[in-house]
Amino acid sequence: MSNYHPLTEAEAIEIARSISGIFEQEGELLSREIGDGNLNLVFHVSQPSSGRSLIVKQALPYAKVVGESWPLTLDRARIESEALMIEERLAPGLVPKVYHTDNELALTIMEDLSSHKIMRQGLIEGGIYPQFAEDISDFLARTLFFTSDLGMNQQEKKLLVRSFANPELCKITEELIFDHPYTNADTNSFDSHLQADAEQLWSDATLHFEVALLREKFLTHAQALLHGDLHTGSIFITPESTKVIDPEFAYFGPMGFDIGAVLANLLLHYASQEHWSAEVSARQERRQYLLETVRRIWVSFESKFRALWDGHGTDRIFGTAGYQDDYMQRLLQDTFGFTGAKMVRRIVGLAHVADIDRIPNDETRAKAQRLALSIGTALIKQNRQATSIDQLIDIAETANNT
Ligand code: SR1
Ligand code: MG
Repeated sequence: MSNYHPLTEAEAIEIARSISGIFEQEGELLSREIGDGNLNLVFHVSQPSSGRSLIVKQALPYAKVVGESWPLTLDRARIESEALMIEERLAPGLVPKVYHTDNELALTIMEDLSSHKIMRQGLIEGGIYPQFAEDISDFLARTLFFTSDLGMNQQEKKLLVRSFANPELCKITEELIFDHPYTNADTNSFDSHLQADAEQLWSDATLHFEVALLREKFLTHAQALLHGDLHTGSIFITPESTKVIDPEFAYFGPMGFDIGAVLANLLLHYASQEHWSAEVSARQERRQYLLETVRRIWVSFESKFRALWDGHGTDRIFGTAGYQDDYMQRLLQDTFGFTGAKMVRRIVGLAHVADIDRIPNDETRAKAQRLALSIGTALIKQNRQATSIDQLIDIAETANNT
């Protein structure tokens, strides 16, 4: 019989104390449940006398954001721990250290990153992160390349694909990103002033065709081990350091989905600037900073990914002249499409972003929402014509100036 039950704060302390090498023997431990995400319990356990701390994260058997009516596998805790360990091996220092896992209790016990801030909040507060493009492009290039058929043993990859089958979490994405925003689904949630915009999404057959192609890629293209939910709420940050957290949606899917998640969340923040940057000149500067970050991420990602391929490629036939260029262009096109899909879902779908939802003025919020929809739908519609990241920047600037 399973020993699983949701932990109390006192039980989190007891478990944390049993992890060797973190806390001093003497000294009281304090525990606080700090989870503000959609799915899990997160306990911060600290020892004031030593200044030491750690995180106990526990998956709940349902989606917290909806309640017990939406059951959800506990196996996502195993997936998260295993993904974190693979990511640490491939991109050292860019994820929290895992101290202990317990699959029965669905626990991951890991490094406390309280010295960092959740990037979404940091951006809302006007933070500038000069190291971010470098770090996230490293993370993306190394994790995606070395778990793909380009950079790892292709038979071992097939076994890894099996252990990262993540059907329930993938189903959430398949529905909330690649279906519900494009129909009048019960799960959708949007401000009443967006009714006509939503109806436009529901009836746009050209858009639906492109979404169908992206959905097909998400369902079938086991290209590399993805983080699977790489938005700015899954990134802890300081100006000097980046840590990617929360890979419970990890599975083998199309690389552009992870790259697109990062770019989409920077662009959602871009769309919200009329509220968060009050001064016109500061707003202009902020928008430039965000678009420059988007550009740097792709450019650095591409050059790092190509260098890894040239230095560590495992497949002879993939070395054929022209194949790498063709591959990178398809990857850029996927990135455009997934960036767009990730933006649209945050405006009309179930789960939104604070960057936009926290804008108190209805009119300013509506402008931000429509800007995000306009950038998102343009990216989806134009994805298969993309040849340069400059086109993405252009789409964002044009939508903003229209
Ligand atoms: C029911 S879960 C809703 C969303 O939260 C997660 O962070 C994923 O983005 C998911 O789609
Ligand atoms: Mg999460």
